[in-house]
Amino acid sequence: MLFNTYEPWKFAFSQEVNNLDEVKDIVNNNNNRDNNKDNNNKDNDKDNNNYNNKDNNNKDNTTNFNENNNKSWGIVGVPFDSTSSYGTGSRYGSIAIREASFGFEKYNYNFKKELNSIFFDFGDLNVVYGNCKQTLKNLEETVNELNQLNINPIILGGEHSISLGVLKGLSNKYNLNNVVIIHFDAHMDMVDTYQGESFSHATVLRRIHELNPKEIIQIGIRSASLQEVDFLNSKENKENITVFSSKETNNNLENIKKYISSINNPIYLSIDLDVFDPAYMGDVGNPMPNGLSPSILEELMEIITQKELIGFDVVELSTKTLGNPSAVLASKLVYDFLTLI
Ligand SMILES: [Mn+2]
Repeated sequence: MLFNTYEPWKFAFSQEVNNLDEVKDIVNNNNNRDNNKDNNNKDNDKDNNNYNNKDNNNKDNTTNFNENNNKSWGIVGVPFDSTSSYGTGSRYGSIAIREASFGFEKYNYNFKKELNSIFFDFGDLNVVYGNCKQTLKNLEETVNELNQLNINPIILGGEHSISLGVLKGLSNKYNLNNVVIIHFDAHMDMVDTYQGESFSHATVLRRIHELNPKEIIQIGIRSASLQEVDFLNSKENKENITVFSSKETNNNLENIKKYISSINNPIYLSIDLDVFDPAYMGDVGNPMPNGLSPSILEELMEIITQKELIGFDVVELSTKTLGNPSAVLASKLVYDFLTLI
């Protein structure tokens, strides 16, 4: 090996690029390659490389919701933890996740597949500590830039409040009314205000609900306030918020697999790492006993990644220790996702 490839400030296996022009070239080639594959049976015209050409899209494919269907992914870290109410320190999550990625093989044994997807690591966002609103705004602008590059975001937290900035950015490109949010978490995060704050890790799903997604599916829930339970049980919300408790997930995984398999809409995936049992994932902002095991997430990830995905976030890892087991598990979620998409 001629070069030392351990570069812990970016996720292992990410593309080597020096500037945005190189990014654009790789993205265009990647989209063309996949489009040519899709069109092989009906159009062998090799000169036609315009991936935006509407005539080239397969109109029979009803799950192909977007004609600029992105095939490339971009990692952005958001080292923000200012609204954390119990355990702080998720500002170090993104770097710990990246460092842990250097422990994985390119061949993902569990899925019998190599990690060959095209993705970039754009580093960490400039966050404004103590100012959640401004940080969300900065993040929305960054996601807008990714939209323009036809790159879907993979966001490494930071605390959970940041998911709102990602979805606001994505709402500038996609119609969120069609998008299903799959939300793994021990907590509902559905209160209207928390400690007087509207923008917080504890209110984030309530703010996302206000963006009117098609449905929010919460998996692994085992903690909520009475206010949240009442909100979810109200007539209008019963239709577009579906909750699978941690107990239901552990006892009847097949039921959830079936439910997710039937989704035909684009999906945004948000994983609050406290969905795992603290035995597997102790270093999170709000650990909660009796959670999910890594093998359950592995099984569900395999189904979710077969769907049309527009974005993904992994939030709430809180550790300063490199190689910490929680960081490795968090990193493995990203690694599995990148292998499977
Ligand atoms: Mn949580």
